[in-house]
Amino acid sequence: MNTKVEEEKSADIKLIIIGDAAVGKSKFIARFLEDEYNSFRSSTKALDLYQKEMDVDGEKVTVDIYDTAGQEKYESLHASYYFQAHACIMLFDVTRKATYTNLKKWHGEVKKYCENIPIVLVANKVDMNASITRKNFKFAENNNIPLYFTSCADGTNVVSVFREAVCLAVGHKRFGSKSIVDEALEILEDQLFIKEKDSIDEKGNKDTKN
Ligand SMILES: Nc1nc2c(ncn2[C@@H]2O[C@H](COP(=O)(O)OP(=O)(O)OP(=O)(O)O)[C@@H](O)[C@H]2O)c(=O)[nH]1
Ligand SMILES: [Mg+2]
Repeated sequence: MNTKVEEEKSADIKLIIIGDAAVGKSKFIARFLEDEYNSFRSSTKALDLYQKEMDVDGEKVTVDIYDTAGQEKYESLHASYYFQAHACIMLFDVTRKATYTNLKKWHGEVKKYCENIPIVLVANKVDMNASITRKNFKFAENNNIPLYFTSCADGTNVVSVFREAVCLAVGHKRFGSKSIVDEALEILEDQLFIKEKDSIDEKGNKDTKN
């Protein structure tokens, strides 16, 4: 199912799409949901909500996709967009440097409203400048955020970004801010603790050989 949501339905995952006005957020969603693109420009008014069912590791996951307006006049509404989000796709436009510089502001908002959610960074419109993919974008590296080069015009990497974001969102929902490594270490620690406790219980005192 991939519909523009007219009435509220419960979803497993809330995915938010953020970035400056005209970076291509709405076209990005349209390319993913309908595999279509037209260059007609229409600014999002406040918020559009879509829903899509996806397959993650053989399980059906219902994803709400929040398409937010990039225009500054809607900034005061952003707190509600971020509320209980599980992951975020953050776009900039490779043809406009200001949209890259402003990532700091968007990143600050994510940290403020939902500190630990996974983020996927998108350098969009690479069809207009293919050589940009050789450039090293420090923002991604410095903040440890995965970076994809995409084009809504020809579809490059759009599906990959959604897949990655939803997989990260599912992981985040399961394990919160903990990484899978943290989770595995905790299980290991618990098991070692149980083993140690067992050896005390069996002999009445602690087995020092272990
Ligand atoms: N060449 C090219 N143009 C793109 C691409 N993605 C979006 N555009 C164009 O960029 C303009 C803005 O796209 P939108 O998707 O409306 O941008 P937005 O981020 O949703 O903008 P707001 O709703 O105002 O926040 C449109 O004219 C699109 O056709 C792309 O990958 N390549
Ligand atoms: Mg839009």
